[in-house]
Amino acid sequence: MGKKIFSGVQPTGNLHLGNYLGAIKNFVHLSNDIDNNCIFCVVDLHSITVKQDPKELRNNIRETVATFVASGIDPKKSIIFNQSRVSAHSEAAWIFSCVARMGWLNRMTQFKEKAGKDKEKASIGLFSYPVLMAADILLYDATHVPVGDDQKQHLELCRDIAQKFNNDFQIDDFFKIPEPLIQKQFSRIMSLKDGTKKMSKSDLSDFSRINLTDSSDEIINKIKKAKTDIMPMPVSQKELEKRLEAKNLIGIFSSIADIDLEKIIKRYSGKNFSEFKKDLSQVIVDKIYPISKEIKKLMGDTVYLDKILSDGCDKASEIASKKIKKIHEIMGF
Ligand code: AQP
Repeated sequence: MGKKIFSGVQPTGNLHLGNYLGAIKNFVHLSNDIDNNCIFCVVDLHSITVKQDPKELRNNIRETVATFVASGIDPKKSIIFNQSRVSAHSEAAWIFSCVARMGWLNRMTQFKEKAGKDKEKASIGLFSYPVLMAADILLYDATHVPVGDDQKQHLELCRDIAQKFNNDFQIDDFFKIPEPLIQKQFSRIMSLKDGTKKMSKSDLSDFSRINLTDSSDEIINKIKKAKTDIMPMPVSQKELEKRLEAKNLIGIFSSIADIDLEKIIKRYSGKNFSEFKKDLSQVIVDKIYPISKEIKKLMGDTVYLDKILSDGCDKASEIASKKIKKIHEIMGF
């Protein structure tokens, strides 16, 4: 039986190789299976948990749609829409914030990382972010959620909310309990500058990530400057455990070129990083450059991008409004 897929990407600009390899590549793969029903959401309500410039946000929403399409998602086969246009997301998020417990949210590591030392100044939305994410998923009865490894904890919270709602109102199976779809290997791509930090849109250094809109020269330059250690290329997988930057670069190679890790280690074993980096740049350029070119082309056709969003919004609204109506009935509204 086919899967009901739901996943989202924040329109916060600088979509990068981590977003692509951790999430979007998998979206494309799943959407190519005709048995699956796929919904891909531009989660603009999530993005305002930190300050956004309205003009940039509008542009970033379109750029996220362009990235989906340029990467290979067909808007005729999958629903693509932006979250703020389907009001059921905000409604369900409020209801779920009365289901979720403070203790559950207090355990979320992403809030701790993003709020940093200044927790008092973080928005309430940043704290309750996973509750809105649960609304996104549960409104569509999604069975599977393709995400990067960093979202695993949020998905567990979504499952807890679904379970508690079903138990509280004694309706087995009203909310489906969604399964995460996380790639087995290299589900967390790390910064090019620091193998202990994930590659991230908000990193101040542009050299920490490969943006999906980078030119070939920018990609080559960033890989050339990517941090490594002074030793030659590793000779075994075991060695990678202590060499985080080498592990990340080899992982990127393996994931983007779909080549087994062991084969790559064997090919470059004991050689200089420079030779490996040259080949790595090439495989990234081969994959990313066509996407980047297509994003730029699509960004010139805002009418087309807006049409994708309004068609997607109609389809998503139809599904979500039926579910929220049932939620209201169950709760006694
Ligand atoms: N480094 C990563 N490796 C693998 N997967 C990643 N994802 C993000 N970073 C990596 C996955 O991409 C999807 C969309 O992410 P998002 O836009 O919703 O937000 P994010 O996780 O907050 O992305 P960033 O880049 O880390 O943004 P900032 O800098 O704002 O925190 C998700 O499935 C995510 O797992």
